[in-house]
Amino acid sequence: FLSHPEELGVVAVGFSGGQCKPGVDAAPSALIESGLLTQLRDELGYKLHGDDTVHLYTDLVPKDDAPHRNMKKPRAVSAVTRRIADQVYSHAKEGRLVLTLGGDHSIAIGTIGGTAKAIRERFGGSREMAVIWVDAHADINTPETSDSGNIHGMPVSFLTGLARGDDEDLFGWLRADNLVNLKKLVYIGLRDVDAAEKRILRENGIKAFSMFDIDRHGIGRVMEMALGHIGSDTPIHLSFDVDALDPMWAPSTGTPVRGGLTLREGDYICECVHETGSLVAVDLVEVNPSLAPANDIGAHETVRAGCSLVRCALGESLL
Ligand code: B3U
Ligand code: MN
Ligand code: MN
Repeated sequence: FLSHPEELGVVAVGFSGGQCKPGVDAAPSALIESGLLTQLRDELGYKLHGDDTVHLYTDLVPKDDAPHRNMKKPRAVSAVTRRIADQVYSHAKEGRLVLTLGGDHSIAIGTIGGTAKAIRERFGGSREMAVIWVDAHADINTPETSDSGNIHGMPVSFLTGLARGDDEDLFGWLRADNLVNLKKLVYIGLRDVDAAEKRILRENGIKAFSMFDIDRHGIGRVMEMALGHIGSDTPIHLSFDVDALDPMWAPSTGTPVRGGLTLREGDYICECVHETGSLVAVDLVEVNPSLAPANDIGAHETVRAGCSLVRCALGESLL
C-alpha cells in the first residue's frame, strides 16, 4: 500500500493535554536523542521526511478551555489532533510509511484520522484501513462514560464514530473519511478496562485479545488470530501504547498496569505486523521520561523499549 516503502514520514508530537501528568511531551526528544531516527536511517535504510522539530503546538492551546461534556482541555486536544491529522495525511497521501512519536494517546485521533483519510483517497472505499491498538487500556470511553475526563481514554470512540464532536472546535472537524470501521479494529494487551468500556466492546462485537487470551493461546497464536480477523490485503495502522508492556520493561508511563506484555512479546507483535507488508503507519505513545519510579534507570529502559518496538515494526528483525 506504500508507493515509497523506504520513505518514512516522521511526526514528533510533544503533546500531553489528553491527560494530567506532565512529562509525556518530552518523549519524542528522548527517543530521538537516544538515536532512534539515526538507526532507522543508517541501519534500516529509511529516507526520512519531516521537519526535524518536535511539535509542542503551544500556539494551538487556547487560554480558555473549560471542560465540555466532561472532557478536560477539549479545545486544545481538538486543535492539536486536527493539526496532526493534516501532517500525517500529507505524508500518507504521498504513499510514505508514517511514524508518529507521542505524546499521550489522544494524538491518535489525529494520526489515525489522517491515515484513514489518505488511504480512502488513494484506494477508494474498497480497502478500509484496519487499526491494531496495543494497550493495557481500551481508550474507548465516550465523553459521557469516562470517569476521568481525560481524552487519552477516549480516542477510539471518536475514531469509530461511537462519540461525535459537536462544534468544529470540539472534534466536529472529524469527517466520515477520518473514521475507522469497528470491524477493522483489533486490541491486543488489554487488562485495565472500565466497566462502561467492556459494555461498549461487547455491544459492538469489537475484536479484543486481553492478557488472558495471550496467556491462554500464546502471543504467536494471538497474532495469527488478530491478523486473520483483519484479513490480508488490508492497510494496517499500528497504534502502540508503551503501557501495554509490563512496568518491568516500561515503568515510565502515566498509568502503568502490572501483568503486561514482555518486551519480547511487544517486539513480536511489531514484527508480525511488519511481516504482513501492509503497515502504513505506526504510533508510539505514552512514554513519560519524567515518571521514573525509584531512579531514572526506569526512564532510560522505557525509552530503550520504545525504540525497540519501533525498530521491530519497521523491519529490524528481518535477516
Ligand atoms: N480508562 C481510564 C484509564 C486510562 C485510559 N487510558 C489510560 N488510562 N492511559 C480513563 O481515564 O478513561
Ligand atoms: Mn492508550
Ligand atoms: Mn494505556
